[in-house]
Amino acid sequence: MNDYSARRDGVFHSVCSLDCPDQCGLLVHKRDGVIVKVEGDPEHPVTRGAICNKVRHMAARIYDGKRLTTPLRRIGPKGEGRFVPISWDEAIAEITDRWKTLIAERGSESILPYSFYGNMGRIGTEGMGTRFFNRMNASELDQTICEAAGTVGYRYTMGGSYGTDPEQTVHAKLFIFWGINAVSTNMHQVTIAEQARKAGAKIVAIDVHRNRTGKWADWFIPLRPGTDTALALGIMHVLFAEGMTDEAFLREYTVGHEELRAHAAAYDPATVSAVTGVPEADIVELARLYGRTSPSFIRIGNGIQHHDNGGMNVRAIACLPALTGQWLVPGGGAIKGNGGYVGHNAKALERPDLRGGRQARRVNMNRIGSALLALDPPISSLYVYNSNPAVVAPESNKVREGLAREDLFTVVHDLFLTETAKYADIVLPATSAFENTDLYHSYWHHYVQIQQPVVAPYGESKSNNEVFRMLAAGMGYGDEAFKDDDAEMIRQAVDFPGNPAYAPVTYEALVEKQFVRADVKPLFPGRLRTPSGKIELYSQAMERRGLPPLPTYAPLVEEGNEAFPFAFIPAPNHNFLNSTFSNNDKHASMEKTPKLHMNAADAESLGIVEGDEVRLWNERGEAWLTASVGEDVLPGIVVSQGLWADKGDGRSATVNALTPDRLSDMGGGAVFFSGRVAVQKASVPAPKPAVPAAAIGSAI
Ligand SMILES: Nc1nc2c(c(=O)[nH]1)N[C@H]1C(S)=C(S)[C@@H](COP(=O)(O)OP(=O)(O)OC[C@H]3O[C@@H](n4cnc5c(=O)[nH]c(N)nc54)[C@H](O)[C@@H]3O)O[C@H]1N2
Ligand SMILES: Nc1nc2c(c(=O)[nH]1)N[C@H]1C(S)=C(S)[C@@H](COP(=O)(O)OP(=O)(O)OC[C@H]3O[C@@H](n4cnc5c(=O)[nH]c(N)nc54)[C@H](O)[C@@H]3O)O[C@H]1N2
Ligand code: SF4
Ligand SMILES: [Mo]
Repeated sequence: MNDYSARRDGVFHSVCSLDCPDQCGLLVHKRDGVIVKVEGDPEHPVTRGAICNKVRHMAARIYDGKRLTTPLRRIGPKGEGRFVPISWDEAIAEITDRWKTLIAERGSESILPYSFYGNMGRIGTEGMGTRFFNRMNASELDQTICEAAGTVGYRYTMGGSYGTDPEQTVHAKLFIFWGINAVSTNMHQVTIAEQARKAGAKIVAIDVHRNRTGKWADWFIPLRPGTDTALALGIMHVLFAEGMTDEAFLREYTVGHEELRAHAAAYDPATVSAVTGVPEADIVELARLYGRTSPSFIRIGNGIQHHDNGGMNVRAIACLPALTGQWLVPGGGAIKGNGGYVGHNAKALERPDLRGGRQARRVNMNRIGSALLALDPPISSLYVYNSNPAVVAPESNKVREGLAREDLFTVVHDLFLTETAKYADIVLPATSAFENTDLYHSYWHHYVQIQQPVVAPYGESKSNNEVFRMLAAGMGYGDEAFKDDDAEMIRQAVDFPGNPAYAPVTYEALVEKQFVRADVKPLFPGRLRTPSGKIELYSQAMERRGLPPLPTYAPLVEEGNEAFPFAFIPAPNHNFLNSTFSNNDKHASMEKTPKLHMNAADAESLGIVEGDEVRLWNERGEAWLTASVGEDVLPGIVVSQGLWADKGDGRSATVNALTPDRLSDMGGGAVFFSGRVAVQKASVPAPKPAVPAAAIGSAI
């Protein structure tokens, strides 16, 4: 292993640790032992030296004066944020003593880990922590907050997270960015499309908001939220009706094309226009453009699947390339996610065998508020790492009420005193990714990368794995599994005969080369992992689960609720990554202010002008944002961007106070974008008080 942390000066290879498909290669510059610059690694074959602005300013976060340096014990009320420093020995002893008592009195399921991908390193997210809670047989977290619905929807059609190799998409003549704000969230797909545009390619964006990607596209198509399945069916209707389908491909590689042909007949342009708000002529033009252009490539985003009908939206769009035979054309096809190609040896890393045949209850992370408030037997202890649920999870008032429970023993491991950490009994300081050793593989491109320590741990901070090794020792878990060091765990993860793509990926190759291309074979012919081995336009598996076997549009649950006249889309922003960076002054100043984008006609009828402070509310809570008025959204829709830090002035921009914690149609996914709100100018007195979260009971 290379440990660069002792080297005071130089330029060192790194990889971006953030939950972003691009997973850029980085070069980290050090002077006098301190990171002075982060830039893109020009040698990385896909990301080629270009990185986003937020990571170019990563040093401002790493050395932010607010970073935690020691373990802390809470001294004030939960949520207030008053703590005193304690030693690691005290912290580990206190945590393990509490857990031993809880396990003896209430059983191991009274303890719940809550984690996500604040750092995408596989060893730190799926390594020691997973082993530790498996060994304990703690309650298990269903990690559904990000892409669960879409992943399941795509899998029904395509058999798993397998799509086009993004490097090939440079050959495409048509790009459809569908429910993805790629300029902000997948910038290298934009770079590739830009290259193709120079060779004549056309770029279409389909979104509810003319965001940066909509502005960059050649043709922006706005539609009503949650109506993408209808639009996809409208395209299919025209493709079938006008003979633009690839019949040979349909016969050879799909099941259910005749059923789909008959089914799509009902989705004529007039019907689809009435549902989606897209003019009939545009539906026909889009279908013809798609049917006649080859190679055509669809980048399916996460936005369309954070809905009540999100799984189906992705499933329906994923059927389109099959209709035109695009999977056989280099650069054609689609990407929802490509994580399936580079799946590592999860069993070796996570060690589910440590549960010893026991199976604890599973808790859906999207319902963490309800779970903390209502699960029986209760969750008595929560261990949070790599995540900030008080801000990122739906129904944040409910989440915070749960976190405020006096009888809940909460530990938070993070780099900062996040909104969640303020509710903790014990806070532990985490190293940044640049201080760790870890394994990274992208869910978009096909490269596997390694991070080796570039700087020493900040203050007394420790990596996730190091903390779990200490906790294991404190709990008296003597298993060999807790003795593996990080390098050994990387070896275990990449030693995977079950996925031949890993053949060239060894620990030694990663250390030597920094990035290694997985040996990914083309999907066609013969590699589809659906039950039939073909693209399932008709899915018996869905039928068995009570889902419509053919792509079928269903309206959003709250549609038509006139008490809350606006569909509310609280999307990500350009300069944060979920809530990461929201608490770093540099990044918050780059993003300026939390905005609410609304249509000029709506603003006028509410007496709102550009720059006004507006209050949004519904039965779940309220939030304050700054109006941005124009034509970037259709009437009846409001869009915010970013998961902002609490300002502490009682006028919080925490948009998840308003989002529902219902689950999507598939995979138990989150439905962040399916809620509704009322909006008013903040200076107008509230017509009614916000209903306190406690009054809104709902079952888990
Ligand atoms: N800068 C930045 N980059 C990020 C992130 C970030 O927070 N900031 N987050 C990272 C993570 S974890 C993820 S999962 C990805 C997410 O990135 P994307 O895949 O881009 O998904 P979202 O940004 O969630 O949503 C994309 C767009 O969907 C639109 N949308 C909402 N509802 C609908 C609908 O019903 N139909 C259509 N067609 N569009 C709709 C929204 O306007 C939004 O702009 O980005 C990653 N990269
Ligand atoms: N309204 C709305 N809500 C959303 C979304 C949305 O689009 N709209 N997007 C959703 C999506 S797609 C996702 S993926 C989730 C993401 O939600 P989270 O996974 O919670 O992501 P972050 O907000 O980035 O928080 C990650 C936390 O991990 C910490 N961290 C970073 N590295 C490490 C480490 O090595 N160790 C430890 N212990 N901690 C570390 C960071 O400091 C940060 O506080 O948010 C979801 N919430
Ligand atoms: S956040 Fe995404 S685009 Fe920015 S450096 Fe990281 S991987 Fe690259
Ligand atoms: Mo995500």
